[in-house]
Parts: sequence; structure tokens; C-alpha cells
Amino acid sequence: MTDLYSVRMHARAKNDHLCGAERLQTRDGLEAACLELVRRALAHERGVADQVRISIDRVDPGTVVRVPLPTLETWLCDDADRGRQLALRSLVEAGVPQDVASRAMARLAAGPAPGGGVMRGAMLVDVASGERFEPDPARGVRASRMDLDPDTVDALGRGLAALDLDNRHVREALVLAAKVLAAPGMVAELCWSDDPSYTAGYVAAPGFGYRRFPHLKPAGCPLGGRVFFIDRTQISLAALIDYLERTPVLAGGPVRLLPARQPEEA
Ligand code: PML
Ligand code: MG
Repeated sequence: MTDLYSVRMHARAKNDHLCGAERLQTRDGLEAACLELVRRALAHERGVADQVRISIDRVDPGTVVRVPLPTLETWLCDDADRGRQLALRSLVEAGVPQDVASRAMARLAAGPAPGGGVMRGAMLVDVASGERFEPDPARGVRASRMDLDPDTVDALGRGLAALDLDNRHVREALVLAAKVLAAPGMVAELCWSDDPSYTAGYVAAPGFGYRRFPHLKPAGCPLGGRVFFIDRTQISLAALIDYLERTPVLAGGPVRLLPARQPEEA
């Protein structure tokens, strides 16, 4: 495989997280990737960036791990209350106890950082106790150094376009969920966007893949983020965090996208 570079962007506004994104690019794609990420940071709907950092690290091709993209399905809902009910049901189906799932969801809704704001990374929640295990609770644990396998870009673009879902939120979240689901001891992931105009979110789990909901928060709300639900008995926390933050991952393989549907009544 040709050399790859990890490109990471992080922008802050008034000392708070504004936005971030990551890519794994060949040398040829590096400059375009940086330009796109800088433009994104400078025109972000969450606010005006005071600081934009771009990090570029060469990746040893022998260390790249390949993971499958999860199956994507949309469960339709009319508003955030219904979406959160369905997300809670999905977390319980994935193996997260109801009280742990509801508490984590309430924390995400209130703003997961200590002062109630958003975080750069995710909450790491143990499914047995509901306890949080991020080493830095103001930052969280950020899944990083991943991208779509170049061989899968066209097929995924065509499939998402057919469902009217070919936007960067879906593409990037699907890749991130692919990396997260391949982590040892991962029970489920919950996410909704912190971008005020983007109301959709998802629950991902090894048993059913990437289940998205068009509304997990009301439009205009700037609070969102991610929760990784883990089974601590199965893992070394340090190894898990190292995998999520540092192991380079390409997500690809067959593209499995199901049509949107109304969920059955519980
Ligand atoms: C984000 O881009 O902030 C997260 C978006 C999660 C939902 C993406 C989707 O529509 O499936
Ligand atoms: Mg965002």
C-alpha cells in the first residue's frame, strides 16, 4: 500500500470545542484535504474559530487496520422525543441497561463537559456501573485516524445518494462507527450532532449496525456528542483508548444500506 498520512483538524472558539475532523490520505490528496478542513473550520455554523490546528502524521502502511462498514438503516420519527425513545430502545436491545442508557442520554442532552458544554471526544461509559472513564472529562475520548477505504468511496456515494443521504455527516459518522464497533468490549455507540441545524443521530451496535434517527434533538440546539458504552470486564482501558485515538483504520467492504422505515411498536 502507498504511504498514508493522518490529517486531523481541531478548531476552538473562546476556548471551547468548535469542530474537528479526520482523514487518512495519500500524499496526492493531502493538500486538498487540509484545504477542505480549514475551510470547514472557518465557516462553521457553531461560531467563529479563534484557533484552527491541523496535524499531519505519516502512517506506517503496515499498521493500518481494515474494518467493515456497518449496515445503515433509518428509523423514521417525527420529533426528538420520539427519536430519543427509539434510541433508548435500541441501546437496550444492544445490551445497555435501561437506567445506564437513560442517564448517559440525559448527560449528553445537558452537555457532557463538566461545565455543561460540548466535548471534543466521547463519553466512555461502563455498561455495568454507568461510571464514566475518560481520562480527561472535559475532552472525552476522540475516535481518530480513520477514513473510508478509497475502493469503497464511489459505491458508498452512489448508495447514499439513492437514499438522499450523501452528506458529510453521514459519511463521516458511518466511518467513525465502523472503527468504534470494531473496538474490543464495545457494546454500543450513541451520537447526535452538536451542529445546531443537524438534528439526526444514531445508535450503532455490533448486532444491528448503524441505526439512524432523523431527529435526536430539536433544531437550533448546539448540544450533542457521543457516548461509547463499554464492557470494562473485557478490556484494558488503556488499550481501548489507544485503539480509538491512535490506530489508523480504513473502513470499507460491501456497502449495505437499507431503505428508511417506520419502526414496529415496542
Ligand atoms: C455529526 O456530524 O456531528 C454527527 C452526525 C451524526 C448523524 C449522521 C447521520 O445523519 O446519520
Ligand atoms: Mg459538529
